[in-house]
Amino acid sequence: MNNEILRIAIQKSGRLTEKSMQLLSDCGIQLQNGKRKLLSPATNFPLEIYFLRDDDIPQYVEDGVADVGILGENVLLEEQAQVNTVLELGFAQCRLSLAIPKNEIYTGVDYWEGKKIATTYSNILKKYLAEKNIKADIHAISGSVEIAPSIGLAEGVCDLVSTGSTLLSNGLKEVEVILKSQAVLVANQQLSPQKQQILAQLLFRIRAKQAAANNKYILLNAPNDKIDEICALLPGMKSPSILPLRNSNWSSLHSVVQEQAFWDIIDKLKAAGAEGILVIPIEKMIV
Ligand code: PRT
Ligand code: ZN
Repeated sequence: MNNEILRIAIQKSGRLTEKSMQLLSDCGIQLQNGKRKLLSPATNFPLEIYFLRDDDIPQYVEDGVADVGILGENVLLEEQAQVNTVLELGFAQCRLSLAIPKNEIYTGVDYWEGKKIATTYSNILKKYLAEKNIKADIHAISGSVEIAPSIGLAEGVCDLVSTGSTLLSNGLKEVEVILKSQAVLVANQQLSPQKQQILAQLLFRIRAKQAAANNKYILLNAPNDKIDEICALLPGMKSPSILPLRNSNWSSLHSVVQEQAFWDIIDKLKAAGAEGILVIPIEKMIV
């Protein structure tokens, strides 16, 4: 049977939704329903999209109601679901941290012995405290964790942080990072061979997009006697392309550089005599 469809669960409405949809769109996947219903079939790929609350995604994937899902590692660890993490997606980066009122003096992890901590991440916090051999009172609440100390509900909090401005505006300071998190693609542990094949196709497309996002195409003109020196600075996909220019003392070099490295490389290229440097985004990259 070759008409299997991969069912992917993504967050219905929240911080992961737009990036998850963008990821599928970058993979060339188009949805049938313009409007977001509970379920949207893709028109040009064997995929169906379920829109769910992020907390429900681990269980749906574990049970096989959905085959794969996109969610934050923080939710995955908190829900303790038996699923495979297939790929880190690099968005929705945040950390799960412990924080205390800013005027308190933090003495290290022992500070938490006997303290009351408010959190929506009881399981992760329980495990962390057990590893550190600390006995604290975990107060599980379902939202607005950051106000707990000011209303006398707890002495500290364990919550997600990205910019830190929520902690700051609630008079709190971050004192321990328990977990670093990002969005991940997870899969059911018993996918059929057909579904595994569809997942492999999807992963191929996501990786091509990730590789492209991490790299830039670079073109430059170089005096012929500097080509070796300039090539040594360009760790391209295999070897840079070199094309003759009308001025026979000069050539045009084309290569690929990593996004992170390129400012550093460009300074060195200029110093080595490169001119007319163009850096161009890459749409997809198959490595
Ligand atoms: O309705 P549903 O249950 O689906 O959504 P939700 O409200 O539970 O989740 P949502 O949309 O808020 O977050 C989804 C996921 O985004 C989280 O599980 C994380 O993996 C990731 N993420 C990344 C964040 C943040 N950054 C983040 N900053 N999730 C929440 N926050 C909150 C945090 O709880 C705190 O209130 O933002 C505040 C802190 O932000 P800063 O920038 O002030 O530090
Ligand atoms: Zn949620």
